[in-house]
Amino acid sequence: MEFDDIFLKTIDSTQDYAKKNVSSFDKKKITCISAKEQTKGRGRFNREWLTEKDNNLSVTFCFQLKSKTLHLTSISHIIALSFINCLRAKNLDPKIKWPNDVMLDNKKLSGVLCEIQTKNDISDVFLGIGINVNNSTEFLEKIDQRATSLKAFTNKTWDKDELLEILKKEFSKNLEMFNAKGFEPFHEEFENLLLYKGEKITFFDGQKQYIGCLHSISSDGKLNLYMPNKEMITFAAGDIINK
Ligand code: BTX
Repeated sequence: MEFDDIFLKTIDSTQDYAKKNVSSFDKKKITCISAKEQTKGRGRFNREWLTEKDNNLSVTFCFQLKSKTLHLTSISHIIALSFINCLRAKNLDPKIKWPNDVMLDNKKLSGVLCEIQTKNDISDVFLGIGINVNNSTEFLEKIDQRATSLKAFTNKTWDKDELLEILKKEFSKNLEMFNAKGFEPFHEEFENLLLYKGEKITFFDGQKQYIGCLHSISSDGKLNLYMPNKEMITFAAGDIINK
């Protein structure tokens, strides 16, 4: 799929910009909105996503899929996997904290926010990814969980434009596969990248905490938690909170 690029200097949130302007986007393409500065970045569950002018990649990919696309909501895993493949090409070894945090050295490098608006048989997908690229340790220390940046981890300054270009290529290739076959072709790779597999975790589904063993990922991308009473519970959303 081809891209239309929108480069913004300053915006509250690329996600909100995409939602406000979606009617003007070319539906046959992926619109890629990126901002040098994001003043009100959003995470999942209305959490804050912190960024620094010029040092983060803040991007929303906006495109349409058929509403009945297989495993539609697992499209969020595809952008995380695409970013991971870009990093592996640079000899890094990131992991995934379910659902979509890309982690280096057990610290959060990147997060994904996926919002889907469905009208009849067509869904508008707003797929946001925030990546800490050239952030300093002073910035990272302001975040209320263990976080890192590519610069902090590798001790070198990264070219954000180059990174975005390789991410776009990787994502467009994977989106084609996802469109044809859903999450299944990515399942094994995703599961192999998972942090805490086979370990005891505390999981919060937005209402209740569960303590169990992170058993596996189902073929549609959900998390399977094996409980002490030998019951398997499957979650489509939530957070691992004790690590
Ligand atoms: P999340 O809910 O998984 O993560 C949010 C949590 O991550 C925060 O509560 C905080 O603990 C931590 N956090 C905040 N900022 C950072 C950061 N820079 N690095 C590491 N950890 C952080 C993740 O939500 C979804 C992030 C998507 C961000 C993109 S940027 C482009 C697009 N526009 C927009 O407003 N959001 C998306």
